[in-house]
Amino acid sequence: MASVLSVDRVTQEAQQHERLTREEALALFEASDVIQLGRLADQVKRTRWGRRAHFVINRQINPTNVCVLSCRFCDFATKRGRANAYEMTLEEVLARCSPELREVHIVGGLHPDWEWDYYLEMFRAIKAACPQIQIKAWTAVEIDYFSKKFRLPIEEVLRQLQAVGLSALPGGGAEVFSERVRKALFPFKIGAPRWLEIHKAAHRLGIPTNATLLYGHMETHEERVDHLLKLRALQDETGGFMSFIPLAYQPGRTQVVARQASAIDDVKTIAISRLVLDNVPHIKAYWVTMGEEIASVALHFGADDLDGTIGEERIMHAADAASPVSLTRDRLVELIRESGCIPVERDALYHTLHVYDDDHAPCESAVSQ
Ligand code: V47
Repeated sequence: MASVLSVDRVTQEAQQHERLTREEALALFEASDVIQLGRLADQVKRTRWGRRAHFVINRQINPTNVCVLSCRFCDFATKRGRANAYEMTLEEVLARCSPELREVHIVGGLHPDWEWDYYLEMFRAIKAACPQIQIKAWTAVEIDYFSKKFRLPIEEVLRQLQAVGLSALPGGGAEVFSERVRKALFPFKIGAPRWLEIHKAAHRLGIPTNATLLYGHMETHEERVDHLLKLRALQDETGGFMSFIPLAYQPGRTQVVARQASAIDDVKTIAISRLVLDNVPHIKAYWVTMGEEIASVALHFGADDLDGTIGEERIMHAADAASPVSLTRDRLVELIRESGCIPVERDALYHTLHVYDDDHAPCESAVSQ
């Protein structure tokens, strides 16, 4: 009963355009009325985006899985010399770029030996071969690593990457902004202050970024809410975040917990993200971690974006994600239409490229009828 009242109270506050407090956001995580929560998040999403749902023709490229770190939750990273270790040449990276792509999403391990020039040359070569591709690359963890390894200030790392074609930073490496969890799962990785400082620097240089939350492992609801509030505060200052992406932890072989977050937890996390992050335009339902079907349902719980075709996903699939490694444009259009939304093909910076507004299914939301 108390949880239903909480959703009711939040509904009233939202109608009066008041911002959710920490306590209210927390009450929503404890709430059992997921349909009412979804309806509220869906209303907020529709105010911004109507029935539109975005996707991009993109490709993920993970140039190496060799990494100096060994985070407890990560099945992707490995050490040089191990059977699964790989390092892509420039030609191998270029072979993954093709004319139909609008975005490449490049992240990888923190390689012990690659030179700074290799990273710059990679972007130059991609832009020369496929000028239409926008490069969304390197998490704040990688930017921090480059800064320390190549003795360059953060701004200089970003400026040099921007000069050779960087369009945006992806949202990875944020994990969950909790010192308790960091010490337990990724003690040698940067924490919240540095991650936020790097995104702030990118925003200052006019480089938009995304943000993620890794959930469904050992974090508490309080820690999830604090994570969202830190992002909301930085977004108030800079306005530089484009998209927020909750990433459900895939247990793989690391088995921090035995079972992946439930479908209910997935859609609640999407909905609460939409409600708390009232200043972040896009909430992404990442089909790779959620699965295609739950991601399309999440379009009724506040999400307005499904990411993209992906091409070849390695990080979550190293942890045995059950989703396919890629989707076609047709499949994304179909998933969005099935959910009653209008597919909108976008670029990496959320400029609209094509609206598939012909022949769409009836528009009413499953949870707002
Ligand atoms: O930072 C690693 C996460 C992230 C696991 O910006 C895992 O558009 C779940 O950030 N289970 C990298 N998650 C991926 C990422 C991302 C993905 C999609 C879109 C965008 C974007 C960014 O993957 C890492 C880490 O938090 N991760 N291992 C795992 N077993």
